[in-house]
Amino acid sequence: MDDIFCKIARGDIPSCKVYEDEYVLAFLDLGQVTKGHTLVIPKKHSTNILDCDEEYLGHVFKAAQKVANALIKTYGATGVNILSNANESAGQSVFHFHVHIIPRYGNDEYLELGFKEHDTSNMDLKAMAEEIAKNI
Ligand code: DGP
Repeated sequence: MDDIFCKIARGDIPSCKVYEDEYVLAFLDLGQVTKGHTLVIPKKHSTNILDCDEEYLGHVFKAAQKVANALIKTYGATGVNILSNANESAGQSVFHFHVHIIPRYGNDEYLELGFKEHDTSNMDLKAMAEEIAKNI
């Protein structure tokens, strides 16, 4: 598997690098949903969080924390969304695991993440939790 982020990880395609270590690379997202929007990727290919090995997963999230704190320090972000789309139905467009670090500034209401809560009073949440837990 050799996708665009594999090429960026190897340095074959240029990127605006924010952080790098043996396991991960963090670079600015071309789309800049807000100022400083950064992607963290593992250098070893995985499609998304669902198939990433635990060692790399840990390093990706450690780097995500570093980047998030750096965005707060650098640009005065007051919050941050850390998210990862897995598979096409969830909006994934590049099929190499990546975590979005999207700094928030309190004035970017236009960034609507689209979560809408449902009334769960008629749902058996306890039974659902038990069903899911059986598959972990
Ligand atoms: P997603 O939809 O979650 O798969 O996000 C993919 C992101 O990757 C999207 O926000 C745009 C960004 N992107 C795509 N191609 C490139 C690229 O060549 N360079 C950089 N820096 N970002 C890219």
